[in-house]
Amino acid sequence: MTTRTFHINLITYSFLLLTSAALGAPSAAVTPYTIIGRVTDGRHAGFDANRVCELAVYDASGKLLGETRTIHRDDTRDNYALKVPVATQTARGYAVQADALTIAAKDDTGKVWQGVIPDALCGEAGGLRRVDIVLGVDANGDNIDDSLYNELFAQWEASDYWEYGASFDPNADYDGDGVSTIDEAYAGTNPFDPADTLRITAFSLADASAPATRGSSSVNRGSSLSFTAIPGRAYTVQTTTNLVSGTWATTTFALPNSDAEQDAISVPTSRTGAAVPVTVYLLPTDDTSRFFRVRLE
Ligand SMILES: [Ca+2]
Ligand SMILES: [Ca+2]
Repeated sequence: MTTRTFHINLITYSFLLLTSAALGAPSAAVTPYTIIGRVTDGRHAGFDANRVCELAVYDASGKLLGETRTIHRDDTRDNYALKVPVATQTARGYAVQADALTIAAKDDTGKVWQGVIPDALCGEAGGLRRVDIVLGVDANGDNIDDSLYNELFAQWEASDYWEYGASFDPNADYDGDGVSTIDEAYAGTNPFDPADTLRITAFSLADASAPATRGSSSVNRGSSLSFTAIPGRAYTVQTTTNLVSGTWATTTFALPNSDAEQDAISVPTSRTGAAVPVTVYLLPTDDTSRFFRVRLE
């Protein structure tokens, strides 16, 4: 009896050793590399937990390093994260720094996306990289999802902007509101209605309704700006002090009834209605002039 037990233990021990060797866990494994970003459909509408999207990351030889089907809540800018195991030496199932990693994504309707991260910091231990993914079917290679192109073409043919003998140009601004047809499609506004476009609808220099963190008193509150958001889209606010020579930088803001700093807002696709009014509160500034713009992500 005692002998048999000893044999079983030996066999179990051998099996564990074999399993460890088969997995190839290298002693040189270090902190994983993380890829985050926003996965959207061909219209830049964000996926949420209700829409299937499979994401995977591969090394340069095509071996799988990580995958996920988890799409996070869609009220923030980024809705996916891929963890990539990293080692300091080449090992199966692990990336090493400067690997050219490939990300592939697909939904349950056949729309796909694939891209390579080729730079030297790819696979850096503990590194973080943002990669945005726009799924689609693009048979003619014009970087526009084919079903979206066909829909816009049909809308143009039925609109007042159709002209006999003219060809359809998705980069044209037919309704003259300053935004191209394709960018309006991404923003969820009507490319053939000049009254419908993404724009700042209100701005206040010292908004008394701003949360307390936006200023020390009700007469020194930070500024606020309002715009009309579309469900499923994510927006950031950018600022500069000089329209000519300045560079635009993303700025944080707070939402009504919250002191939390955030750098993006996404209206959940579950929100009903085509448009949702949004007001964001900005930090007070001592600059004599400052400009703001809302950016569709
Ligand atoms: Ca337009
Ligand atoms: Ca428009």
